[in-house]
Amino acid sequence: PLPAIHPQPQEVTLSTNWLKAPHGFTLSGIQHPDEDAMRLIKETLSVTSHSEALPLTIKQIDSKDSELKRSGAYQLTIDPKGIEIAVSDSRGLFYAAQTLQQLAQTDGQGNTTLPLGVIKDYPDIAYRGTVEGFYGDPWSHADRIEQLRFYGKMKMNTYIYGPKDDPYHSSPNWRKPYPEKEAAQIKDLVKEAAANKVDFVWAIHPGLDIKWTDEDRINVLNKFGMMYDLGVRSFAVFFDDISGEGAKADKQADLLNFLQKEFIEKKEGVSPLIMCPTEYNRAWAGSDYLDVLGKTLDPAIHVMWTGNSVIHDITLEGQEWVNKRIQRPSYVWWNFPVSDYCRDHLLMGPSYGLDPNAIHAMSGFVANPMERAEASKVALYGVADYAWNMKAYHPESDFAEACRYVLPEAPEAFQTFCENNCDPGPNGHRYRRDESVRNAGYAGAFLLDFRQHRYNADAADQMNRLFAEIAAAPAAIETSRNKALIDEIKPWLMQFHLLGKAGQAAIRTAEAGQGQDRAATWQSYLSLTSLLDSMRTIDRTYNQNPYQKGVKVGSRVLTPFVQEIHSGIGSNLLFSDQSDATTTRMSKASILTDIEQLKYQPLKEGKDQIGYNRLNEVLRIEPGQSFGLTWELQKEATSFNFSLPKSENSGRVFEWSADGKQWTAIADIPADQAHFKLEKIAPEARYIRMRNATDKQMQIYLYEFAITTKEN
Ligand code: LTM
Repeated sequence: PLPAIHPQPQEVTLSTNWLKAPHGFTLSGIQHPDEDAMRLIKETLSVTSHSEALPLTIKQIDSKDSELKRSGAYQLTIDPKGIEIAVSDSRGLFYAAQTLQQLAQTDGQGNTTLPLGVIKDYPDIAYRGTVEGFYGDPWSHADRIEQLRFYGKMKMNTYIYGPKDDPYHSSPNWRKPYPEKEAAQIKDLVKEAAANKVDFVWAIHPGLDIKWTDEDRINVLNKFGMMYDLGVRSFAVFFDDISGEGAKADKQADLLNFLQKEFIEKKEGVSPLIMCPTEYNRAWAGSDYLDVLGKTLDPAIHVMWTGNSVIHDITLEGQEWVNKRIQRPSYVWWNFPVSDYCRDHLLMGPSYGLDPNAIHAMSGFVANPMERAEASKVALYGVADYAWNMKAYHPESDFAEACRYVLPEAPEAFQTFCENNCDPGPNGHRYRRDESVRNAGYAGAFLLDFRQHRYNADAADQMNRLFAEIAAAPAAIETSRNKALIDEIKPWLMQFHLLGKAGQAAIRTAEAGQGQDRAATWQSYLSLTSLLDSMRTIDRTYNQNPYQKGVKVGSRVLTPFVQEIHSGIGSNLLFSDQSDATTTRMSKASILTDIEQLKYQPLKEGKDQIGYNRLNEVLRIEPGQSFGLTWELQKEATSFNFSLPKSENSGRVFEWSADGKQWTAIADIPADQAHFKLEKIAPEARYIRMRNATDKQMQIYLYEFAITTKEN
């Protein structure tokens, strides 16, 4: 089969005939071709002076096509008489060499063969790559070196260095030189970037404490000079996430125009300046800020843009909107797969949500990745493919290939892991990603029946198979030689394994719950409970950052699936079989109800509080039905409060119990109160509930129903 090439070339005609060159190739054409490209070519082909060797000709592209004049463009012709590579520049030769490497196959005799054909190739977007622009631990030196190599392979040519938590990039030290060790590392990165035909762009973030004085403009200029001396030739100024004085458009434009004149245009070999505005997305663009930039900023300066909000898909319409205001095509800063706002999640899903028609509406496209560099490669693979050839980009198939590329030792297991770790969970940006797409339908179908006390055997089969794959995936993934990746995702692998086990236990429990054997149901219910407890332990032990602590997996579909079965069966068991409830304690607090409408409500749990989540709809309680809470044996309730506004209060009874069998009315609660806090509860109480003691349906609002506990 013909090999797949990534990023996908613009025009490919390959035949199924192959070129063999048993005596290798003799180099001819331009003098002193790029050394890095030649190193790659020599890794792929044998370059010799043998008299029967075929020619390998490297020449300058001679074409009227403007696309073929772009940096990185090349035309590769492989015919029975030899190979010809026509290039626009040394980056083009380097990319042709990358393509050759992907094309080369080894035949039965161990010879390298290449498919005959022509590849004409160039990038859609001039600047493609990443912006290390997240909050949190900056990438390590080793991470960055590896990223630059990866970018070279994926034909990405831009790495913008701007980690928020580097004090020499931002406040307080942006005016100061880097300490010796960090300076040496930057020098190193610049070299590695050059070897991979990547522009190392160093960004400064001075806006938190900049003064609009001559002194500070010289401070920025001097810092650029220091970075120039370390080898940096590409620069950016970030004004994101600031307010007050630093956020003024006219002052920012003054400084940038000054840098343009005094630095970018004067220094040898420097690329165009890039700036990130303060109003960097449409949701925040409420003033004339962008228009001021558009009018006053030197047209050579690139302006970054994250889309319609901080974290958003990139649309042609959104691009056109901003481009009009800033009077130039914006330079996209895509906030994906960055996870600094959802640090308990990994964003391992496909890079979708990118408009294939936006080629002319952007000058650059860089993605802000996760703090976890290796794990970010899955999404970045898609970013590289999109920015090189938008029309050919298909997120789903690309994603499968990304999984294979990142973890060739166990691509299917890795894809299972990735496709169930996509969504950031509820977050302030209200940015959500599809997750578990292949199985969400079965999960939904199963739950729909489960809620009606039916067991959907077909959906159960599918889910069981999936959970078995999930349980097995981490061991397969850990065979990878990429130890850095495994280290980054280890807690999530542990959690994923448990999710697989818990999912299988959930299906068993649901199946047992269908039958008459209560002991069997209890048994699988308790083993599910203990798996969920283990998951909670992982969540409370690993990745304890102060922002979003813990380790969440499958949080959009699969974890809620398991939790719903657990709490549904738990309620049934505890309700209809009180004798079991006394002997077998749940190891966790839970809601306790026989009201269908409430059974699947997640428990709201705080440090020392448990309660119901507020219900927006009217709650209907049939005669004799009740809702309540139960909590751990080792905990004592210190107070109980409820808010049941506009409720029909007559006929309700509040009761407590130590064992779930004997219930005692709580006399101290006034019959007519909608809101109430009870400060004293019998120390032996482990259950509390409200019951409809009338013979009519009762309708109430459930805003709050909670207890505070303390450890015994
Ligand atoms: O997005 C921009 C321009 N700035 C910051 C980033 O540093 C941060 O990583 C992302 C995602 O949280 N949001 C920002 O506001």
